[in-house]
Amino acid sequence: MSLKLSVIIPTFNELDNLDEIVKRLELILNKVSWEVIFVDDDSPDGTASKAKEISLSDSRVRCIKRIGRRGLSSACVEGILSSSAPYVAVMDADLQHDEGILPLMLHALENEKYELAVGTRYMEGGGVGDWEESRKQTSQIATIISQKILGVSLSDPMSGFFMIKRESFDLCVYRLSNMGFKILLDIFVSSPKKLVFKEIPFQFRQRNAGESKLDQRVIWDYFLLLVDKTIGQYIPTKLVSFACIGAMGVGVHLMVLGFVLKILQQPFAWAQSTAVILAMIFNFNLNNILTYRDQKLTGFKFYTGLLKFMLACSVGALANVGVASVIYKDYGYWIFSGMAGVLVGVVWNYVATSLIVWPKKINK
Ligand SMILES: Nc1nc2c(ncn2[C@@H]2O[C@H](COP(=O)(O)OP(=O)(O)OP(=O)(O)O)[C@@H](O)[C@H]2O)c(=O)[nH]1
Ligand SMILES: [Mg+2]
Repeated sequence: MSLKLSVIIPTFNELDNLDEIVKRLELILNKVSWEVIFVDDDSPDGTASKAKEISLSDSRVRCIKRIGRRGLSSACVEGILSSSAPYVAVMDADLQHDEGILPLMLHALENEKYELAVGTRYMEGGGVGDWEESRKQTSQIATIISQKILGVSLSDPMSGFFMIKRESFDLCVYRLSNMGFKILLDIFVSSPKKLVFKEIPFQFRQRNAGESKLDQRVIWDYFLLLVDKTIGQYIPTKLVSFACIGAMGVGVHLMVLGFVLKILQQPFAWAQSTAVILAMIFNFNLNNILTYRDQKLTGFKFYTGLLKFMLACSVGALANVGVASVIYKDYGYWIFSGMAGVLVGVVWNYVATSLIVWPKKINK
């Protein structure tokens, strides 16, 4: 029987879920030829070793271990690219996705001429279980934004549970943003032709073992995915992230300035210097966590990075003032001059810090 289905499972610290998920796949996929590919980002709990151990006695189980990398979407893409089955499914390791609908998904793609089958939580028969109200709302808002801004017609574009025909995936792979958590949305929007899809409801279950990796950064990643899918062809997404954090830094600067000046009653130069330093630390931190999440500096490198960041941004500030002054002298429009200075400063800071603070490493 030739291989029909590859199930791609991204993992990070999912050691205690592997045996159970393989067992469940075996039970539910007993009529087809299948394989499962765990794509693990070098989990500290040894998930990859466990997956490889299972694969020694079960050749349907494979594992890709990625070193120095993080990211759910990119893990899924690499898993899909490593397989050759005509149908590929993506699902989580923690048993929240009901494997019971995999045969229905396969049937839809094989026999009903659909190209994509999506497990949806927002249809009659589906549900999100006992999520907290805040998570429900965040998910709903993200869904509405995707539907309105990106024109996505899926009822649950945030779902991470789907099956797609390989030929359909191959058509969109070069256009994928490969960022963050939302791989289905990325695939759907990147497809050069509208994918013919079927939605199949399922109940999102409680996580089995292990801890959630869902945190506030996922929201920022989602925002960047939206940016990439709308204006990404004109402006680098990381620059947008850097500039937005810079704008927040201005807020921090003004708050500190006001506090030191008015509440602590310190001289202006002292207040302004404190504000500059704290705003830079704030900006460095947020960029390290959000913009350069994949190259995050920790330990000693965090402090040397901060120092380099401050030096680079000081040069940026000089460039900002220099350019603004020249334009103001020549043309006299203060808003225009100020904005031009800010633009030059932001671009300089972005380029300089991306080269000296968070350089792309070839070998990690
Ligand atoms: N390879 C890889 N897998 C990841 C990464 N982050 C999350 N995952 C996996 O992606 C799947 C979804 O992550 P979860 O933490 O379960 O996210 P969630 O289901 O939205 O959130 P919970 O409901 O809290 O579980 C799980 O199988 C994770 O192990 C990552 O950076 N790299
Ligand atoms: Mg989960």
